[in-house]
Amino acid sequence: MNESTRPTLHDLSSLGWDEQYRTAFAAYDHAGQRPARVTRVDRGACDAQDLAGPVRATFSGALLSTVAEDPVAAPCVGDWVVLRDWSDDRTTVEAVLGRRTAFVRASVTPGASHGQVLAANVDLAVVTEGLHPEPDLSRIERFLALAWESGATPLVVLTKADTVPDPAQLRDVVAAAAPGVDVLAVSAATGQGMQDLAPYLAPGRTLALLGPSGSGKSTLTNRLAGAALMVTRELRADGKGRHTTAHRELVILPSGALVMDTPGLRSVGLTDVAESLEMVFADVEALAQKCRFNDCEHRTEPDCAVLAALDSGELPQRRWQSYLKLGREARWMAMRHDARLKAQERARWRRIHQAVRSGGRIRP
Ligand SMILES: Nc1nc2c(ncn2[C@@H]2O[C@H](COP(=O)(O)OP(=O)(O)OP(=O)(O)O)[C@@H](O)[C@H]2O)c(=O)[nH]1
Ligand SMILES: [Mg+2]
Ligand SMILES: [Zn+2]
Repeated sequence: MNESTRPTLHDLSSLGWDEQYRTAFAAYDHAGQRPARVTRVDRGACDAQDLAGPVRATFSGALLSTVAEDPVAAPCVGDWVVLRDWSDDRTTVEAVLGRRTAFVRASVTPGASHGQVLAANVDLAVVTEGLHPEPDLSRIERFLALAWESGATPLVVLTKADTVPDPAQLRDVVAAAAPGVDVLAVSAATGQGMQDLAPYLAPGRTLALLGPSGSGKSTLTNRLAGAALMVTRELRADGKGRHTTAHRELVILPSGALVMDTPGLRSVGLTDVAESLEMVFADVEALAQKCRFNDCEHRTEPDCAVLAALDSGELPQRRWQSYLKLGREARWMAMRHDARLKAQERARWRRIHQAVRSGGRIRP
């Protein structure tokens, strides 16, 4: 970020710091240690920001061994970390303060027992989807599940409003698939609708942009920042091809809000989303409550409110199918997770038995 666009930071609350983090930091509050917020992560090192400005820090040995046991413990963008300065000018990350919210992508690596933390301490999870080509409602539902699951408040921002004649009408269609979530239509190209975002950009507030590649996340980030900080795709806007943004980065906006641009997610694996699906499909859940039988499977039962709503068109067939599909997927992920836990537990007991037999020490 160049000097002219970098907002002045008055205290750590400009970076989202508050009482909860202060309390978490108390345990690390020794001379030579200070809190900072991670703005970018590379292998074994990160960029962080505190009042003095940006700082580059490597991970301490202790942190690296924690991470070897539990990859989820690795610092990620948005984390509050404890930094320590050394006499040889190095700065290390000693610890990661407890996360308030986290985006966890289910691991796609077979056998891996952990998800990947994509972003931490996000207040507002902004699901971006272009208005052209036509917004994909099922994809929005899938991203909303990830958003709810993170603990952040979801918001849907439909981008490229300048490319369609009636963005408001499309916004209403999308809003029907996003109960309880605000839906905005904006154009980062013309500025149309951008003022509607202002209420979400309070100082110290952290937003993360989540959406498929080509949905305009970096273009929106640049528009909000008032500067070309992130590289955007120059040529085709068809959402195909390589991802333009390759890393996650936290950017401080002139409004004082912080926005995290992320690479487009090609696939959103769902982890522990049973509860977030209840939020994404609040309307379907409410209908199911009205069925005559508590254990109604919504197939052939009499007085089934879901079947009635499908018949009348109140519940679109597409949304119902999406509900079933994401539900199946979430159950499958939960089962896979359970199986993994059981295997780990068996391995642990095997170690304990072997240790006892050989009279050695038990390493839990
Ligand atoms: N017409 C129009 N085009 C836009 C708008 N916002 C983004 N685009 C175009 O959409 C394409 C993709 O934009 P990016 O900002 O690079 O998309 P991204 O979501 O950051 O993509 P990844 O970094 O690959 O995840 C570019 O060609 C932009 O010029 C808009 O408001 N209007
Ligand atoms: Mg991008
Ligand atoms: Zn039913």
